[in-house]
Amino acid sequence: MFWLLLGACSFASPPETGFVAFDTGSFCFDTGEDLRYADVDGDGYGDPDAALTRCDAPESFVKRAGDCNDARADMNPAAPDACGDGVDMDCDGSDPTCR
Ligand SMILES: [Ca+2]
Ligand SMILES: [Ca+2]
Repeated sequence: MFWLLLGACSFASPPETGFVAFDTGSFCFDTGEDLRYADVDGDGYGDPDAALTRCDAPESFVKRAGDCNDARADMNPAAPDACGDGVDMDCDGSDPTCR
C-alpha cells in the first residue's frame, strides 16, 4: 500500500526499484576529467571530438583518443602509413615523403 503514496511516479517500474532515487549498480564518481572517446570503427582509438566523461560513456567508448578517421579501422595512430599516396593513415597530420 505504501507505493500508492508516490502518486505521480511511473507505475511502469516495480515499487521496490522506483522508490529508490539512485541505482547502486551504476554508481559512478565522476571528476569530469576522465574522458572516454567514441570508437565507431572499433580500432581501439576514439574520436577526440566525440568525448564523454567516464560515467556517461557507454561500454563501447575507449580511453585512447587520436583517431583522425573513426569510419576506417585502418586509419589510426598505430596504422602503417605508406609514403606518397596522399593519405595520412597514421593520423600524424601528414603523408610521409618517399625517399
Ligand atoms: Ca576508432
Ligand atoms: Ca600515406
